[in-house]
Formats: sequence, structure tokens, C-alpha cells
Amino acid sequence: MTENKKLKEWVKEMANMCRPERIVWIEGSEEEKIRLEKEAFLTGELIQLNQEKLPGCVYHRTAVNDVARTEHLTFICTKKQEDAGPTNNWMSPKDAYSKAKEIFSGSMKGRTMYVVPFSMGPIGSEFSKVGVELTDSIYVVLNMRIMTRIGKSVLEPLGKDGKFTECLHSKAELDINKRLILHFPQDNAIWSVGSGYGGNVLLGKKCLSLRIASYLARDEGWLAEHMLIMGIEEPDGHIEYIAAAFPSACGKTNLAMLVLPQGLKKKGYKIWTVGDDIAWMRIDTDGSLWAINPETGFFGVAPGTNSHTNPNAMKTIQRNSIYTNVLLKKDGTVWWEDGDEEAPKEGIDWRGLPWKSGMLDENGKPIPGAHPNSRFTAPISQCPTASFRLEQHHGVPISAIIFGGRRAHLAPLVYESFSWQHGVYVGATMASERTAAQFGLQGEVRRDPMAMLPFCGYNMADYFRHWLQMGSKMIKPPKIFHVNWFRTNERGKFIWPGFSENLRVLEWILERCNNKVEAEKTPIGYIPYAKDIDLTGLELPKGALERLLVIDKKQWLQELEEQKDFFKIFSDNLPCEIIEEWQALKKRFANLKTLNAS
Ligand code: GTP
Ligand code: SPV
Ligand code: MN
Repeated sequence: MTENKKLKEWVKEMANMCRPERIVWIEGSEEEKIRLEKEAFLTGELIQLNQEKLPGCVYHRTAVNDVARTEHLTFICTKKQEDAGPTNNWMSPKDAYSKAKEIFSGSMKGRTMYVVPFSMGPIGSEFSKVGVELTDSIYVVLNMRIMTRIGKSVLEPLGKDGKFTECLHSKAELDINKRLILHFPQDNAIWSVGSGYGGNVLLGKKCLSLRIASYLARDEGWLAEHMLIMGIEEPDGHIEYIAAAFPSACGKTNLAMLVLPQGLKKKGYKIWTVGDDIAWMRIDTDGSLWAINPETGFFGVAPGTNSHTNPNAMKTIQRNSIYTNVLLKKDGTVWWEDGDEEAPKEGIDWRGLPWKSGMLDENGKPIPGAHPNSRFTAPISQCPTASFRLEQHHGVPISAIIFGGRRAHLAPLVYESFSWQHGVYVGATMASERTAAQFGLQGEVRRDPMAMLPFCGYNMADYFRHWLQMGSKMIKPPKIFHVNWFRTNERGKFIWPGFSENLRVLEWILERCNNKVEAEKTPIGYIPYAKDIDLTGLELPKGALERLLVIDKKQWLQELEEQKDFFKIFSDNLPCEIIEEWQALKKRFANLKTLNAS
């Protein structure tokens, strides 16, 4: 157990409220994992998968109304509402604690409370933060085991008086009307109740590593971001690292473990995966930005993952993985839409109902076997491209930051900002179409600054200000780019093939970082000359690349108006630099003679 007095007292106090039958401290051993799995097989919380085909893999279904993060039930509970800002749901700490207490009271009766000490980041690194999650879910314990560093090795450095984030979770009744995901940044605490789904309950992930961490990062002068981190090794052995922020289900996992496109193989690049979801970044003594991935696993979207789109993910998830809300096949293996195999004739769907291929709902639409936001949890160490620097306490140096969204129109394939300040404006005005990772209307375009709209733990205007200040503290700030893999043609089909082929765009980005290539100056930033994107071995229809790079003035003028509406929610608090950048962009368009500037 622990010497930490505060931890002992807190566990006791929470147990008094939740009333578990017993308390179990998680140590992190292999035997413990097997014991917990066995217990969960007996209650049905987990199903053991075919151990010959998927060794060490288990299956889990969440409640049907509990399949994605519930942003409308997620709150930032600061004393003053303005500290949470206009983009977050807010509740006063007093109200939040008292509402949640009602639901937590006795919620663990007859259950075990597991105490899970965990470290986000390598234990002992300057970047790292310790949390302790109390939970009544074995599924949560086993996920945390893959996603973070857990157990005894974390308690030791915590010592007698080390600080930790208090993370309390109970499934309670899994009732959506009694579900709350509460963050108390001023108390360094998280209370989550009534859910059993990923981002709502794996409290080290979005709750600690983004919402609480972003709050701490502002005070401590660093950045906690919803970003993948990857290394691109050039044939001479030199590795450049990039960090990229795309909203949920917009391609981070896919890009982070990209395989080389056939056509570029002979160039001899090598990809290194550092992280697929979260980056913590600090300015090091060399004046540049360094990043770690605080996690140790992937919690990735299953549908669409296959040996063509993401062969490295497919290899990663063949063992020691947890599958959530996918289709369960008769032979104890799993299936999802747009995976490797043809649909099986029958199986049990994500809701636990018998499913047959070709089944239609009352509107004549196919009934999916796997939920669109079904996921796999797998250790990064199993990824063939896992970076050898995952455990390094200093992380990796970042050459480029990339923002991107899902935009059928408007945003070109890639552009480079003019400066750090302009890049912050580009990130702050990012927008994307809503995906299945969030509850709500799919496909609707919403502003999602830096892909952090659901994850910023404080006032977003102050967050922009913090980004601006970080830039002024760096001697060599990374260049900032924007990409869009999702532009469509008049038939609604993606013009850019994406996935592996995205390396062609990354190549241009790195050439720009190293001043190796010229670019065309447009009102929105620098775009590539078509000749500078290496299309060797890729058959794009004639003129497609040019179409991907078109900047439509009329659409951008409309965009500027929409941005202005978005800014209004921040009233006077929006940093003047952001407004300056908006005005400058408007002016650049006004000075442009032709309608289409490409
Ligand atoms: P979160 O885990 O929710 O944060 O998502 P993510 O950003 O890691 O997204 P992920 O890589 O799982 O991709 C989500 C969806 O986007 C999948 O359906 C992919 O098939 C699709 N996708 C990823 N990359 C591309 C791309 O380059 N082009 C196209 N058209 N689709 C892509
Ligand atoms: C996301 O939605 O951005 C995810 C999945 O990465 S979750 O952990 O549920 O937030
Ligand atoms: Mn994510």
C-alpha cells in the first residue's frame, strides 16, 4: 500500500461515500490481470475471445446509451464561471459535488472499489503527472493498465506527500439521467459517474491528460494538446518529429502509424509512432518545443481500420487487446465495418442482439454490426512502428505543428501559416464536421479550436493567449501548418486518397521546415506549387491536385463572417492578436483581384 497520508485519507473518505464491499489496491502484475479477467468473465463484464486467434484479447459491450463521450454531461467546475469560459459547460464546485454525491452515495454497494495509481508520462520525468483512479469497473482497470503506467511502481515515487490528481469513477446505474463527468481544476480532482465508456471513464485520458493538464499547463508554462506525435526518419538517419491536432475520429491514429505509400518506398523513409491522441509539450533548454505522449496505449476507432488503411494498427491489435462494441463472431473473434474480412453471415452485434449480414432497419438502412465509435485498446509497445524514444524523459523535438479538420469544402489539402501568431489564429479558427466520437448531429460543421473544444479545461480565450505567449518564449518555434484530407468532389467523394498517401504532404511540410522548397503565397498562407508534391506512383485524376489546392475567395469571405460570429462568444476576452490576424486575412482577400486565387 502507500505511505501517502493524503491518499489514504481520500480513499477512506470516498469509500465512506460509495460504500463498496471491499477495496482492492492495484499493483499492476500479470497475475493480477489474469485474476481480474477471470472475475469479469464470470459476471459477463468481459467475454474471453478466441485465444488461439486473438491471444490475450477480451471483449466488452457498453450500455447502448453509453457509446461515446457525452459532452453535454461534461462540466468544468471552477469557482467563477468565467474561468471555465463560454465553450465549456460550467457548474459551481458546490453544486457539482452535492449533485454528484447523491449519485455516488452507496453506488458501489456489493461491488469492489479498485484503487488504481497511475502515471501519465514516464515515471520520474519532468513532464509526468500522477493520478489515482478509484473505480468499480474491472473494464476500466484493465484499460488503464494498457493506456497508462499503473500500480506499485507509481506509488513509490509518490512517497509520503507527493501530489496526485484525485480521479473518482463509479458506473453507478449506467443511467444517462444520472451521468456526470465533472472536473475540478482548482482541486486537482475528477468525478465521473453513471458511464462506462472510454473517454468518460478512463480518467487518465481526456479528463486528466487534457482538461486538468491544460489547466496545470497554463500555470506551469507548457502545453497539453489533443495531438498525435510521429517521427519521420530520412534515409540519412535524421528523424524529424511532428505533432498534429485533428478532432476526434479525423485521422490521428491513422497518421501516427502510417506505412509508406508504394510509390515513395524507394525513398527509404521510416515512420516512428510516438503517440496517437495526446501530446504534452515543453520548451526545453535549447529553446525549442519538446513533446511526450503521456499514454502507453491506443484507444482507437475500429470501423475503417483494415490492412489497407492501417496495417500497423491491425498488427498491434492481434494480442493483449480489449475490443469494445464491435461485432462478436461465432468463432470468438471480432468484426467491424470496413475491416479486413467480408461481413460474417451472423454474429452478435454491439448491442448484444443477434445480427445477420444485410439486415435493414425500419428506414431500409443496413444495421451496423459494430458501433461506428467501437474501439480497440492496445499497447503501443506492440505497434511495429513504436518509437524507441517512448520512455525518454525529455521526449522528442517538434519541427512542425499541424492542425486539420474534416472539411468537404474550403480548406485546401495543405497550407503553411506565415508566423507563430498566424498559426495560432489558424488553430483557433479550425472547424470540422462532427463524427461518431461525439454524441450529437453527425456531419454538422462546428468550430473546434486546436481540436480542443471538448477538452480545454479553462477559458478558451485564455488558452489562445497562452499559445501566443508560448510562441514568444521559444527561440525556434515549430512552423504551423493546416491540412485537410477530406475535401470532396461534386459527387461527395474524397478527392485525396489519404492514409499512406498523406506522407506526400508531410514530405512537403518537412521540406518547408528545412527551407528546401519555395511555396506560393496566398491570402491564407503558403501553399505548395503542384510540382512540389511528389506524386510518384500515385494516379490522381488529371487536375485533382490543383483542385485540392484551390482557394475559393467567395467561400473564404463567408468563412470570415462565420469566424466573426464565433469570436463573439468570447466578447472582450479574445486576444487582440487573433483579431489582428482576422483583419489581416480579410485585407489580403480584399486586395486580391480575381475571385479564385489559386
Ligand atoms: P480519436 O481516437 O477519436 O481521437 O480519432 P482519431 O483522430 O485518432 O481518428 P482515426 O485515425 O481513428 O480515424 C477516424 C476515421 O477517419 C476512420 O474512419 C478512418 O478510416 C478515417 N481516416 C483516417 N485518415 C484518413 C484519411 O487520410 N483520409 C480519409 N478519407 N479518411 C481517413
Ligand atoms: C476521442 O473521442 O477523441 C477519443 C476517444 O480519443 S475517447 O477516449 O473516448 O475520448
Ligand atoms: Mn481523441
